[in-house]
Amino acid sequence: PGVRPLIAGNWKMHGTLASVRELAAGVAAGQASGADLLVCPAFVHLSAVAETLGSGSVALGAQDCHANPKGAHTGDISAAMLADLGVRFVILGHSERRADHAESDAVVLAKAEAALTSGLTPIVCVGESEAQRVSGEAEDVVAAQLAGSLPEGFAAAGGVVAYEPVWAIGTGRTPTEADIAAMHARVRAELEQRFGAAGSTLRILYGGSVKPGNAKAILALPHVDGALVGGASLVAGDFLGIAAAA
Ligand code: G2H
Repeated sequence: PGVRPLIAGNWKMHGTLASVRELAAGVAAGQASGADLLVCPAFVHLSAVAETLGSGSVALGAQDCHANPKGAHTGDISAAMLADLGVRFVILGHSERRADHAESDAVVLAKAEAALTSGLTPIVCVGESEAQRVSGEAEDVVAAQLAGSLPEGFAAAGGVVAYEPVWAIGTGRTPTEADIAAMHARVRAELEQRFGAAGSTLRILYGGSVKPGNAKAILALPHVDGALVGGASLVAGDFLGIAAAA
C-alpha cells in the first residue's frame, strides 16, 4: 500500500530494430494509470527505443552493465554509457546472467554500485533453484543473495528487488500464491532489517511466467509491488494487460 507498482518488461535477446520500435510504440500508446511502466531492450536497441518512447511516461532500462565506468573491457557496456543514452534502470543479476556468465553475488554487488554511481536505479534479481525450493532452503538462499548483492546506497536510491524463482522463468510454472507471499514477506523483512524504514517502501517485483491471466492474483499479494515480465512483455497488448491488473 502506498507503493506505486512497477511493471517491467525484460525483452531479453529478442527483436529486430523494426520489431522493437513497433513494440515500444505499442506500449507507449497504452495508458496504464495505476502503474509505472518500464521496458528493457537489448543494448543495441536502446537508442531506437529511447527515440520511440520520447519524453513519454514509459521508462527505459538495460539488462546488465559493467562494474567499471570505463576502460579496457572489450564488448562490455558501462552504467555511465547507459545513463548517457537516457536509460534510468538496469536489471542486474538476472538468473540467466548468473548462469550464462557465472555472475556471483559479489559481481552483482559491484555492478549495482556502478549503477548507483551513474544515477541508474538497479533492479537486483534473486531467486532459488528448484532443488533449493524442494529442500526447503528457498528463503534462506534469497536472503543470502540479498545480503551479498545489495550495495549500501541501494535504499537511498530507491533500488528495486525482483524475486524470480529460477524454475518459474519461461516455464509457464509459478509458485503458489502462498509461496510468493511468504517469500515477498521475507524479502521485505530483510530489506527493513538492513535499511530500516527506507526498506518498507522499496519495490519488490515478482518475476517468472507472469501473464495477463495470472497477473491480477499475483499483483494483489502483499509486498508484491509489481512484476518483471519476460515472454509476455514481447506482445504490447499482453504487457499492457498485466499493467492494467496492477
Ligand atoms: C523471468 C521473466 C522475466 P518470463 O526471467 O525476467 O521471464 O516472464 O518469460 O518467465
